[in-house]
Amino acid sequence: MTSITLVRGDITQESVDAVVNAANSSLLGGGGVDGAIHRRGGPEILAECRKLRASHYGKGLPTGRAVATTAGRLDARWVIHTVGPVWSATEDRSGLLASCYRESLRVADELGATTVAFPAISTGVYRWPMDDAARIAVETVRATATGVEEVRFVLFDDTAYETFARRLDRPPLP
Ligand code: AR6
Repeated sequence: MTSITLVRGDITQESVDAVVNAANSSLLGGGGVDGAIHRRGGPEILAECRKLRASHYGKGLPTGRAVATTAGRLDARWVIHTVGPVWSATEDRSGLLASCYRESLRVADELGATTVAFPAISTGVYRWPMDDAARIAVETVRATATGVEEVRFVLFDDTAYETFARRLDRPPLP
């Protein structure tokens, strides 16, 4: 059984086996949670990302896929980088967003990670509406068979937290 927990805060402060990064396909960093993970995790993460680009992912990591590196100085063993879809009002890309959660959990299983922290993928720079993103995140995690014991959604602000809490039937922030 996978338990789902909710935290309001900065994902780079969490102690878990694996921290999921909402990356872009270059794997070479960016803003938002990606920038925060590289800043706090240090240069080792970027060094491994560069190696991935020079080997398996010459064209970059496709949207909806996931790949792991060291977590550098984070209090975690791995960072699992996944690439969310950019929100589109005209095209339904929800299958790709679901794939980010599923593939990240698959990589976590390969690594033997039992606690995994996720940000709300695609809800920042990529503009996915929070309520729909929370629905997809929760439904996908619930529907995925995995050895991960705890999936922790780490939400950066009160609104994101409350949105996930509603989807999970959990109490709002005090
Ligand atoms: N901890 C937890 N959540 C965070 C943190 C943090 N430290 N910082 C931001 N968030 P975003 P995306 C929340 O933009 O939409 C990057 O440049 C944020 O409030 O990080 O998937 C990449 O390189 C939002 O709810 O990721 C890509 O180019 C959520 O994390 C692009 O952004 C995701 O916001 C990916 O865009």
